[in-house]
Amino acid sequence: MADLLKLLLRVAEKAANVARVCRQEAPLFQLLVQEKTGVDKNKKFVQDFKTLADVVIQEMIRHDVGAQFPEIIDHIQGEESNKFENGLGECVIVTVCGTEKETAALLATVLDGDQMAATLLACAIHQDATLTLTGTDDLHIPLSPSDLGIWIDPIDATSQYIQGREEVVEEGCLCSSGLQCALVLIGVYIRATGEPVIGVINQPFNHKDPTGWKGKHFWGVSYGSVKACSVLRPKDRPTECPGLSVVLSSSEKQAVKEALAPLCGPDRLMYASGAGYKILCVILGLADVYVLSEGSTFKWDSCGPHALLLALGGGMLDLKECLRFGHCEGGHHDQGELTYHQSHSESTGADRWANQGGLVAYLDCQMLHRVIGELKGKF
Ligand code: 2IP
Ligand code: CA
Repeated sequence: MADLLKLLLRVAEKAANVARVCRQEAPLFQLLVQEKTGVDKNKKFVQDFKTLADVVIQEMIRHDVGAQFPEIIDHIQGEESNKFENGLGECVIVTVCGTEKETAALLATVLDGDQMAATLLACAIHQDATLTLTGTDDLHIPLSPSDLGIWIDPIDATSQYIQGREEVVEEGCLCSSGLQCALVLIGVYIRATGEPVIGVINQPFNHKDPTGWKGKHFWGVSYGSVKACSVLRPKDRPTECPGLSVVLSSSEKQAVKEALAPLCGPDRLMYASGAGYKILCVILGLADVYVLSEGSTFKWDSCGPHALLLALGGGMLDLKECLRFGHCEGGHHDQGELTYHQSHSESTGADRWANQGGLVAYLDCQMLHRVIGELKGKF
């Protein structure tokens, strides 16, 4: 399955290119940032261009993975639906076609005849990504494609992507908002157990050089004794170290913020946008733990990054379950690990795939323990 990992890394890079092109090319950028309010809202399209960019990326990933691994195609799910209605009230299914020309023609029907935008977008979709891969060649992952399912979040933290603020970050610090928080997330899980096994994260806007924005990718594999990750595990901190850092959503409950403040101190209780970005902060050691008390994330937000946490010896748990039953034995926490194969049948729409009990992401079990200890009974 090392071939699947390599393919996902290439296709995530293509997705990042599409995300960058939509911001760089004036005709696409105009569509992206168009403020649609009142009667003008979605006058042209039932969904807006932001959604089309997401759908296009998701369909491109589905197309490329399906071409090489047909056994997985019916088990690739994502945040978006690919059904669109254009200004004439016609329903158009957005897919990636065999040729760039055909894709451009299809996109033009959704973009109400905007040939320029359709051509630019189709060109980015059909362009192969150049990517130097390291550490993936010697990997042997004894899984068959027919065992696997895939979750895609084409662009996580979409609002940050649209607003497009360019934050300057100091080395070793997290970015609380801005383009850096926007991520392409792809996660592979085992259909039978829901366990995440391969994760790919692409950060299309990692840093800027004189030629423009440059991206960065991260990957991880966790299957039995096979553990591999493009990121090194942050050095374990001495246990007597009193401070611990936690990253939260700025919209987190006051009670959670107050419960964690004494443990972290004012500088180490941090806020950042994007569910995927906050998990990436834990993976990179920029924060020890990410806590989310609400069921506001979905399987596509967490599956990919979760595989990287597991590859590094950490994990991601259902917060509610962890607060109720949590224990940590032998340095590993095995209760309430999030899974990816079962929907909530009582819910409808996206909510069927919500991480309903909130979540807690960690690399070091002792840090997790201290955070859970502080949160118990507080909200
Ligand atoms: C969102 C996005 C939000 C996040 C939310 C995700 O995904 O990442 O930023 O909220 O949980 O579902 P917050 O930033 O408060 O953590 P999307 O942008 O794909 O809708
Ligand atoms: Ca998301």
